[in-house]
Amino acid sequence: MKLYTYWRSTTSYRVRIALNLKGLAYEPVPVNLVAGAQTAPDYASLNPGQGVPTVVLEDDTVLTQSMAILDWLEETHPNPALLPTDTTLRAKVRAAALIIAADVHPVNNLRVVAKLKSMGHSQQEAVDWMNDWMQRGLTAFDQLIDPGTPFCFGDAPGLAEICLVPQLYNAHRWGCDLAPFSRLTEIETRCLATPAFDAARPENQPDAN
Ligand SMILES: N[C@@H](CCC(=O)N[C@@H](CS)C(=O)NCC(=O)O)C(=O)O
Repeated sequence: MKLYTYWRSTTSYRVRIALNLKGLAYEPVPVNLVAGAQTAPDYASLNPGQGVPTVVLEDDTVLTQSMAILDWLEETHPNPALLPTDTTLRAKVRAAALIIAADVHPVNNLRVVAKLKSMGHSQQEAVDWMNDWMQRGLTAFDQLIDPGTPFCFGDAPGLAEICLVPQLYNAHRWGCDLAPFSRLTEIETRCLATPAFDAARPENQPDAN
């Protein structure tokens, strides 16, 4: 399968981690977001949301939206599982993941920050904006996870870490104060020590610069 991706995109990073965890090979197709390649007509016809990631399967089926792609991966390639079997615990894992995917990422997306700047806000104001939403989201995430396990909800990484680790990449990038989130950065370190997360890191992508 092909994965349309951008090295620094946290939503692409989620899918790269999941593909690696599931042991699925893919061909990365870089989409240069800084150059605006996501709005080019050919790409926009593939992904009308004009963002990455997009997955194109061998039969040309197109999948968009990182969380829907993760659901599809879990349903079609159930091992190793990204979600626990217990339905209540599944809801808790999904809630933590959605704090990042639904509450933090959308208000910090490239086009949102570009819009803020086009309305006259400075780069520093844009960074403060991003860090504020990250602080709020990480505070909630920290309270939603299991306090006593090596990973967010147990002994292995899954959907929660797939959303957390890319978001923490962004938090480091923009100088977000992570001192209050030592448990989250410990989980991040544990995840990045595994081959699946390490290979998915932005700096390990072919289009990294
Ligand atoms: N909700 C979508 C968001 C996709 C998205 O917008 N991704 C960002 C990169 S992290 C992007 O491509 N942004 C381009 C832009 O804002 O112009 C998903 O989870 O796939």
